[in-house]
Amino acid sequence: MNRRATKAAGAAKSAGATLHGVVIAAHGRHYLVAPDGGGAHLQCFPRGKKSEVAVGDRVEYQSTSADQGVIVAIGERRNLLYRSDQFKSKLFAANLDQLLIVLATEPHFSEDLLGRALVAAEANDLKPLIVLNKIDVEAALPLARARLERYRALGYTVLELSVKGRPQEARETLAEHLHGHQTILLGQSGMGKSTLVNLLIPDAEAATREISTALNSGRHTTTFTRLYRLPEGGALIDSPGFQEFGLYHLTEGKLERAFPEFRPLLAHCRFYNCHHLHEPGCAILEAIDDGRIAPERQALYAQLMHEISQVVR
Ligand SMILES: Nc1nc2c(ncn2[C@@H]2O[C@H](COP(=O)(O)OP(=O)(O)O)[C@@H](O)[C@H]2O)c(=O)[nH]1
Ligand SMILES: [Mg+2]
Ligand SMILES: [Zn+2]
Repeated sequence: MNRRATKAAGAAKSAGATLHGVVIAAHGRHYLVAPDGGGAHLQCFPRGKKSEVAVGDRVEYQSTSADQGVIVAIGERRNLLYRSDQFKSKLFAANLDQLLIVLATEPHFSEDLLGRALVAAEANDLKPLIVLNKIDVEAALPLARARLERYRALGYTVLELSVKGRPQEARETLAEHLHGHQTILLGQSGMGKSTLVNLLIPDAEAATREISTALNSGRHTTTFTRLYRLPEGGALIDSPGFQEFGLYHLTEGKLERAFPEFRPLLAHCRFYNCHHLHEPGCAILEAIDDGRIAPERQALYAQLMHEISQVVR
């Protein structure tokens, strides 16, 4: 712990001065803030009417009691993720570096969700990491590997793990990739996301209990976004139930650039404003014809183009 910061925090508390910390959990308009330099977490409210704070935000706050405070300012954000649907979007996490997509040999993972997660990561400048978990389930391994081959060929990192079967090995591999970064987790249920969190964060369950007590969320314990600090530095952000983000407010230009195999071809379409859907002389469609681009990837692109066109702005 940073002794000087702690001492300063103690002095400032009585003076009602501005303190600094990181938002580690959110539930409605309640936020839990971890003070810089350590010490007990504070339950904080934003000063304004509209809550615009996200987990991962660096904030300035003033303490109002030993365990409560008011957020008075939000630090500049590197990026900001939204959970969104056709009608509304809500910010939920900020200042991230990576997206860890947890898949498994079984149950069967959704390639549509994987494709969407990769697009969201690309569009938000997050580095995607794919975990193929449960490689101990040998009967299902060849098919899962084959389904991921396309993504390896696109340059994405795929880590093969058995979080439950070979925990020590899994921990080492994950630590190497997560150390010093802010990583958000994503996975369908059953893939082993909770097992992975518990492996990396030994006191994850206690932390969750503390957060849910502090935020008074009672039985809604699984629905809030939370940030766990990794023992070796960096953080993991878990947002249970969350499978999609940031796709609805993409522009067409961002969307086409979120497909890495499209990028080198974008300047070669006959029409400068080509939508890559059915235009003559489209370099993307030509690449599909001669097998350089998988038709499924262009189909996902076309589906997302359709979805963004439906957004009520
Ligand atoms: N065979 C096998 N099972 C695993 C592995 N990791 C997790 N599981 C099991 O998969 C099931 C779902 O795991 P859980 O962590 O709850 O998944 P979540 O829904 O993604 O949070 C549980 O029964 C785990 O014990 C693994 O590496 N191998
Ligand atoms: Mg779980
Ligand atoms: Zn085109």
